[in-house]
Amino acid sequence: MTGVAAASPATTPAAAPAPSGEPLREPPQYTSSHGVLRARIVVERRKVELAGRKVYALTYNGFYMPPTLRLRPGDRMELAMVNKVRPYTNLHVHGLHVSPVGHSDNVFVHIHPGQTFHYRYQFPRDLAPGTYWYHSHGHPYAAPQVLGGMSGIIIVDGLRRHLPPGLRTIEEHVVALKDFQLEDDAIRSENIKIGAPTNRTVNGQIQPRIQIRPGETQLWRLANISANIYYRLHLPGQRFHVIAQDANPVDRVWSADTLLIPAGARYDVLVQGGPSGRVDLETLPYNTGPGGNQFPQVTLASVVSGGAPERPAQLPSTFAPRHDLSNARVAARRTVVFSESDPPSGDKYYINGRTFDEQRVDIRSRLNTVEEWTVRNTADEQHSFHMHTNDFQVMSVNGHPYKAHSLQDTVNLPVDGTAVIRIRFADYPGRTVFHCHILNHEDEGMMAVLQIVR
Ligand SMILES: [Cu+2]
Repeated sequence: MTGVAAASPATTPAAAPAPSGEPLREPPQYTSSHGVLRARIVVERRKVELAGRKVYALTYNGFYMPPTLRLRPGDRMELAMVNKVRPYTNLHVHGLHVSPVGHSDNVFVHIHPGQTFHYRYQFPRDLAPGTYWYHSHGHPYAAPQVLGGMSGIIIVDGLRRHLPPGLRTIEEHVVALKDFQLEDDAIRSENIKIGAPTNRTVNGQIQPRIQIRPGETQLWRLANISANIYYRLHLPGQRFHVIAQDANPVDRVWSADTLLIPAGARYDVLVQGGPSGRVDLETLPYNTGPGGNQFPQVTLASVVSGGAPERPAQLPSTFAPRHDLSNARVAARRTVVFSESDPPSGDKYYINGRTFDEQRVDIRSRLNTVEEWTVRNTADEQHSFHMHTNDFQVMSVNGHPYKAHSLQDTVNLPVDGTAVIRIRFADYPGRTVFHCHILNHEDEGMMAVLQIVR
């Protein structure tokens, strides 16, 4: 929590661990077979090896970078979550369009130490392919648990079928962006400060090496699975060619020199190997506003281009079918305000003037309708708006029309600014939530309950 610094021990400054230079390791993988993914996930505080040191982390099955859950549309997933951490936890499958109630993606569940909870998810046949993630949503301990290590990747297969045949077997890498703050021999997991020095990892490694051939095309699954921080990715001399945003395949492939990835967001991108040699994948300095944080430039990985050169493939321009809500009939229009109290009390976070109360329903929406929400941020720092269960289309930002190439499940809210979004509430009635994905803010109340009714 961002609370007052008194009495909390100082965070060990970001040790400058030597870059590992080791090859990037893919996380272990649990894959569905015959339409089912069954796994047991033990949540436990254990020692892991990080940056050449043995430190305590909050782990899934003993890993700091836990297994990737790999599925297909229409699959079922049965997870037995065995909890051994205080005071309780639960699991959120971020971005997945699936029921938010019962034993499915229900963030109101509390799994206490010694308890096992049996999650059962039935995913729809039209589930969008791409990169998702899973993490603790145990309010108000989401930030310490995620920073402690409780976040991993989910991949829904199917993106490749939108690629030209010659690119369907390209090499892919998970590039999971995850950071830790050290305090003695443990990852800090209380009194979290968003701007404290932190150690940025890719798949749990400090500055690993990604190998590519000159001209080779690879698929990188960029995912900000951190608790609180922003990334602004840059690969000198190369561009990121975006084929999915927040696991929504784009209608047209778009390219960028830098990609802003707020907490919770993902991009599936094509990258092509540059001339022989080494460049650094880096996150550039980023400032979230006068009341926010300044995140420094950090080298995340080295990208080594070498071996037999390839002629760079022609990248596709059109990609997946378009989902456009621009002409949808709008059943309701709402205004949702993200705000902060004035200093000096300064660390309370509100949605529509209230902090989170799981007993209260803040908004009721009707199943199978489209709504338009004007999400206004009156604070002097940015917030990362995130909606569970249903993705949305960004219509405008600060009054400027926004040409969305896909739906999203997160959108960055500008300082003293506005994003207008449209959402279709499809398939799943029940209570769900929306919140700021800077988890310190969520923990301090910047979350609200949405009930979708028939
Ligand atoms: Cu926030």
